[in-house]
Amino acid sequence: MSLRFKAISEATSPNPDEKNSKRQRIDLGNGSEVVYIPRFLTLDESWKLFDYLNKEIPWTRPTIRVFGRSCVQPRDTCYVASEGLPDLVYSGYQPHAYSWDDFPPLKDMLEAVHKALPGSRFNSLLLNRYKGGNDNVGWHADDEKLYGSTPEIASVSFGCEREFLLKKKPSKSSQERKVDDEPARKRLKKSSNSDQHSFTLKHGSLLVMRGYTQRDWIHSVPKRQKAEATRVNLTFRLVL
Ligand SMILES: O=C(O)CCC(=O)C(=O)O
Repeated sequence: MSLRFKAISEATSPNPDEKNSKRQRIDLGNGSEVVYIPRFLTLDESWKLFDYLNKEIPWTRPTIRVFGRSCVQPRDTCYVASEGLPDLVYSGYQPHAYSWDDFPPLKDMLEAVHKALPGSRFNSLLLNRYKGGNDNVGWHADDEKLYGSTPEIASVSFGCEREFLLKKKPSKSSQERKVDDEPARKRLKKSSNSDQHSFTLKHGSLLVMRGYTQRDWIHSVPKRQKAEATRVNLTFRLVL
């Protein structure tokens, strides 16, 4: 199967005004930012890739360790990486690294993401499949050492729309703020305005986290009872 994507490219879009007008850039402050492109891929391309991924990827649902306890990861997963990279280990689990050559459409996808994000360089891909509203990923940051201090992570979504939440990590200075004499009303406003963000990740969308987002923020895809259909998500990363 070969898919040649007509994905939106920052540098080469034939109609940048129309296509990039939907590109949203959210400055999270202190050198962290998110870029969201709701229609990165066309609907047709997105459904073709969804079907391919749903059927052809060797999905597994591993046992992981969270807060010292073993549990079955609440979503399916698979990992693809270039040869010779250090192993990825998260929550006590080391996924097998498949080759890009095993999945040619993922190589095309990698190329499309590189084109859309000039200067980006990704060499690994973590795939997730959520088979209904109970499947989820809890609050975490992708702050493993092998990604370095300011990783860029590009996330492409297919199928059922799900909410993606970002929340600022409690920092020493924000703990201090709680005990100072700032009025409670003002604190609440600050928190609800800028310390949390929510995105509904659409079929064929691209969301990018950059800068210090993994150091200063955590993210999650929470359970949603009404999200009955399957969702597949690809997160492209650079292992240093
Ligand atoms: O499914 C998503 O949108 C997020 C996946 C995620 O957080 C991760 O793979 O670390």
